[in-house]
Amino acid sequence: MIGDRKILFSGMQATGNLTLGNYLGALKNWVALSEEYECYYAVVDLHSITVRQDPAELRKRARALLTLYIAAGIDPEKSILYYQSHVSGHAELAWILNCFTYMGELNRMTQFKDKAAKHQDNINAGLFTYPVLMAADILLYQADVVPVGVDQMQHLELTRNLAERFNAVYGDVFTVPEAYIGKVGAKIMSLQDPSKKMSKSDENPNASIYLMDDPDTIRRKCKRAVTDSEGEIRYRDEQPGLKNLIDIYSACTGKGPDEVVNAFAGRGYGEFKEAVGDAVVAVLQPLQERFRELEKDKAAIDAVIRNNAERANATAIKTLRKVQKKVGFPERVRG
Ligand code: ATP
Ligand code: LTN
Repeated sequence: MIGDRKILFSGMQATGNLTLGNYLGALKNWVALSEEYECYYAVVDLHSITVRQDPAELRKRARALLTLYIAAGIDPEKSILYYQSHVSGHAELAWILNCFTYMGELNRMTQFKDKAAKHQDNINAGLFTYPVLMAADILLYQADVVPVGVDQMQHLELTRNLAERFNAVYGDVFTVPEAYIGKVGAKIMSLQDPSKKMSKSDENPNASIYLMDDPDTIRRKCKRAVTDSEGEIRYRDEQPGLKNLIDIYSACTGKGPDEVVNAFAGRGYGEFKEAVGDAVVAVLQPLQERFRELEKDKAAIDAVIRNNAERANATAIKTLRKVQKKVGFPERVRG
């Protein structure tokens, strides 16, 4: 807690181009939550190198992601937006927590299994201990809540277990965080295969709407979205492609699914898809304009990066020093 505000931590990786799924399922909620909580939003670049990255590309994407946080409406004066690699406490706490994590716990992580299968030529130790670094991110700031997608729940459960395990030995050191799963836009599905989630690493560019897609591309992708042959606009699991489009339309316009179904009753899929395209463009176009404006002012972004890293570090160091003392590291002698 800071004053009467609870602390929130979340992070996103700067790998790949962000999709509408990332925006509706994460970023949009972050903006709303930043009104209520004391928020730390990191660009988790330490996590990114668990998979091989092109250095120049990673640097570029990381900056673009941080700029996008601001373009989406997060105020860098109120919330703390920073690069994970600029606060060394993340890596230092992760090491300590590694020594409290069992191999068996990490062996069970489904994301590790998936990523190991995908990158068989590089199953590195960082990929294996990825969830411990994530726990360090969260515990370093004594976060009360962590907005994550359902795919990250297993990592959050580990974080809670590690906090409780550590507290059981050393007293009340860490706040045990709660997950926050948003309802609206919780899971946006692929436009080409509605049984899969929309994902920035999808090989088919028509499966995802990217945040930087131009209006024509957005409309074309919506038009081509896979639906069904029933021909009637209804919101149900048997019509997963259409259901996903209704979810997207709902999340973009703020109208509930029932309201959308009523408004489009008796109309064709083509007409509805056009409306979905328009609704997405109406959300993304202003976001893109703000992004381009912000990007131009390099000095302002640099100042945000510098100031926010300092603010994050000031909190992180407090937790880190406490933990170092608890585990028995010698105190630093000053002067
Ligand atoms: P990758 O394809 O590289 O696994 P991703 O697009 O699945 O990436 P993540 O980096 O894993 O995205 O997630 C960033 C955030 O966006 C997380 O909070 C995640 O829950 C959310 N998110 C990702 N995809 C979707 C989606 N299709 N619908 C809703 N939220 C999503
Ligand atoms: N693993 C997360 C990103 C992430 C994160 C975090 C999310 C890293 N550290 C701490 C919440 C809190 C992902 O891939 N979406």
